[in-house]
Amino acid sequence: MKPGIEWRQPRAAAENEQFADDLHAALSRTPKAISPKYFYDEVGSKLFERICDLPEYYPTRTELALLQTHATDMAAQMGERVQLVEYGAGALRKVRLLLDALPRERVEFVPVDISGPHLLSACNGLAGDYPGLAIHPLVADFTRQHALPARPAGARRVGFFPGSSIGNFTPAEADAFLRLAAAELTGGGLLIGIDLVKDHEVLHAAYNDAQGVTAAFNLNLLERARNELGAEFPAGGFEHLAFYNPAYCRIEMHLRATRPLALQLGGEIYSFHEGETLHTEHSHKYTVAGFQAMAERAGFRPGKVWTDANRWFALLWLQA
Ligand code: AVJ
Repeated sequence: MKPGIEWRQPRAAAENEQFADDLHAALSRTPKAISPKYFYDEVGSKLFERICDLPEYYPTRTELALLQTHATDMAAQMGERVQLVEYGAGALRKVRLLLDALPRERVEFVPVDISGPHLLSACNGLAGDYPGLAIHPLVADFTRQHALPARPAGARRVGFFPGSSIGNFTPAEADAFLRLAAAELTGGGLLIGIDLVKDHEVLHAAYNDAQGVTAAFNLNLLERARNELGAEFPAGGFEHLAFYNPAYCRIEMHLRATRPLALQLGGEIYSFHEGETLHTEHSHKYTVAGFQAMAERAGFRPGKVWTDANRWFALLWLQA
């Protein structure tokens, strides 16, 4: 760890227990469903980075291009002195473009991520490339309450939530997150990336890539269960399934049983009939107006919008 990085490790190894409890609950309900946050162990985080570089997966490169082009304009919305809180920080690739447009000595950066080792190595990389930047990583699940460091005197607290990560939330969860964010960002604002409703084939291809990286990412959830929790299930028993569900404007990802099978977890046996799925993710797609209306209900005032020529992806400024 580099000096200057304050490392906050909350309630230690409760993570594994949480995964076990949540997986038991997931397998007990009908239909079976688990939070996508369990994709992101070290292997999963690396697979996700590979997804971001896939030719079919347009969101990352589209959003990066928007940040590249408009970072100065985005930074101008934020103010002179900011505590920049990134929710679900990941590889810290995108925030660099924002940081380049902000006065370094007047920024405190607080990346929040559930994957501790991944966050630490990303922070060390960032600290090397941005000497003098104050970085306070926080290992936490940002869908729960955040224990953010105090706001430096005179600074506005600004949230950064790129990648359309909010798409993972159901509308009710998104609403709850936005209300929480509006409260903790009061006086500042939120810069948020959202994936827009578009041609279904473009969406389908983005979650069914030819190289099978998305499939590996999805299946990694069960590999984690095998490695970390000793879960047992037949090899080849599950396959990747991803499709657009127009009724909910969302991509759904599932792990589908290829035949009738049993999954054993900590003394319990959960049976799947052939074709039965464990629902692992939704990825909601929004319209700009629809998202702004939801943000407004949660306490934000919608501001500037930056979008690409195809209108595939948008970054929104929301005043808190
Ligand atoms: C990180 C939630 C934005 O929904 O597109 C990518 C995750 N899942 N491919 C998305 C993901 C499958 C991604 N988010």
